[in-house]
Amino acid sequence: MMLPAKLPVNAENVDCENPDLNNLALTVHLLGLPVLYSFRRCPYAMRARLALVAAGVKVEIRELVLRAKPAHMLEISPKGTVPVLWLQDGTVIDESLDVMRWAVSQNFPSDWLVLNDAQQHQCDEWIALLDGEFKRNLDRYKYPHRYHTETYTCDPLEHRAVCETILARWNAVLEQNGPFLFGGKPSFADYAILPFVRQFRIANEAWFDGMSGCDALKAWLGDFLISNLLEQAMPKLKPWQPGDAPLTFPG
Ligand SMILES: N[C@@H](CCC(=O)N[C@@H](CS)C(=O)NCC(=O)O)C(=O)O
Repeated sequence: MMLPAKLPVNAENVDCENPDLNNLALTVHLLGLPVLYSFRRCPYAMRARLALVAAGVKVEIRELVLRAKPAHMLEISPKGTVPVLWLQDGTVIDESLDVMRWAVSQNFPSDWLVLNDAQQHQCDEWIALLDGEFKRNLDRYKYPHRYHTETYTCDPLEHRAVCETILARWNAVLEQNGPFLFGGKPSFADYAILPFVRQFRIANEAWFDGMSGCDALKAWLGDFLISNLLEQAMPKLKPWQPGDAPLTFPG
């Protein structure tokens, strides 16, 4: 959701005579860049960072841990999920797909495919499937204990099987179109989806790598895992604290 600007603040219009470093770090864009609240392992934050790297758009990054979210992030986005992008005019973009859209609207990545209407429609459908049914089952596969109740035992393998069926669909597309979902060039769809397929593999790498009948999908993921793009999108950072020196992303 894009929220309207509250109070535009930047380094220029703050009284720096007597700066309280903590407040300054919270309320201004110290580098004059948008601020991205991010969590390295989160696939939603990952897709946002991938789009920022691909578009060559620089931001100030604030890494966090989910159990200790910065007060400022919660103030600008009370729903408390990452990623959150805070623009210089105060606009808050706190949905990962919107951060991706914003990044590519700043500078469309030269190697990405521009989707035509039919492809855009297909892309939206795949992402809805991914963010809905796939993610729901992925969570239950990875963390079944979170879903047990007194009367219900969550069976991770049941949920893995649902994910596998969805992955088989993308495998069929990749077999036909490959190496990317829409052919020779990557697109918004690939980078919106890949972080979640990566997460699915991480739940049991040996099983995933031995899974039969998904060679095109495995090749697609494999290329992504060794890509410069992913490496640039995955810096290892200490959790940010007010007063820390600001960090630029991509570094
Ligand atoms: N629809 C949101 C979902 C983001 C989301 O759920 N992120 C997770 C981390 S992967 C989160 O921040 N969860 C909050 C928490 O666990 O406290 C988006 O696309 O940005």
